[in-house]
Amino acid sequence: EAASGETEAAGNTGDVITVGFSQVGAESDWRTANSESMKSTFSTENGYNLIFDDAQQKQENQIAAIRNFIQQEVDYIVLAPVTESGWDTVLQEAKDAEIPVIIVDRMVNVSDDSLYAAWVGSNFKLEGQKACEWLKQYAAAKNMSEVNIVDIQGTIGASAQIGRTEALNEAVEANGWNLLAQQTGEFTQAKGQEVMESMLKQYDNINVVYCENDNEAFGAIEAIKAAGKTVGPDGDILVMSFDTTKQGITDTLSGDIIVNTECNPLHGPRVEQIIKQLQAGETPEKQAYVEEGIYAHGSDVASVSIDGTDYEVTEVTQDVV
Ligand code: GYE
Repeated sequence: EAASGETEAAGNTGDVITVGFSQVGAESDWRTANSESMKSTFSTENGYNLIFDDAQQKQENQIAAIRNFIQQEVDYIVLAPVTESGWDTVLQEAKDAEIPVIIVDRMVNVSDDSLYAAWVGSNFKLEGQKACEWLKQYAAAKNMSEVNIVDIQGTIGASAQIGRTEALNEAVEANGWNLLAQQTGEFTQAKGQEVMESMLKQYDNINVVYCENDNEAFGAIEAIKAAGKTVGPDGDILVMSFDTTKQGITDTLSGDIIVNTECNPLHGPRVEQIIKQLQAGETPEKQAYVEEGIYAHGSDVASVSIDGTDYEVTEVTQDVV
């Protein structure tokens, strides 16, 4: 229910809750699923007026969208931030206008955490740690003498990139892997392919590629095949990925992707829950992590243990697809 006593905004009845959502862009399948989840949750039938803004991966567009939402006097601002830094000023403007801000997916790095009401998203570092622990065990099970790995990073400065890269860097250190190259693929298939092409030209001994999302993995697989090399458990290069999108899981069934760490995009209902709490005058949890799994081709690794917690590795079979 909307706050009682609220005056009717143009085109709104008092019961409709207007939500301005600043979305990163449409760079990946994950993002598409995330946008769909938000749109279907904040639908007219459910009593919402959703103003959806696609920022095309540009922070300046997100800042402009938020200023727009403030001007339109929306009830709530939801922000899926492209990068972590640079939000203090505009979020202060929202606070001054007394519009609650909910952060979703990636995090913001602000000096004053009263600038947002709540955040919900994934533990990206943990995702990376699970993936690396899986590789460590897989390499041991397969007697791999060397791990010569390249990293196709996500958008630099995005929490999903920061956490996944950090976990890899730590695992490289701890396990003595050779990290040959590290470059951003902007979370897109086209850039993932381009980056993999150039890495293959530079290094002929790559045996693992750590793609920081599925779309980069799709591009990398194309590049590897085009270079006359093979992917999969018996191939030249193991492709690791994140997101477990529909296509990502299909590729994990075939082995083109050897391991795929889940990142759940279905945040619509979670954000709605936060808004309902705020409507009721309750204080939502400040930061909430979503629970996620890890999916692999084959059953070589049964589980991974991170900081004393065990995560079962799900073998992708026809049932999972
Ligand atoms: O992994 C990637 C998307 O921030 C979790 O962004 C999200 C990431 C996701 O482009 O596919």
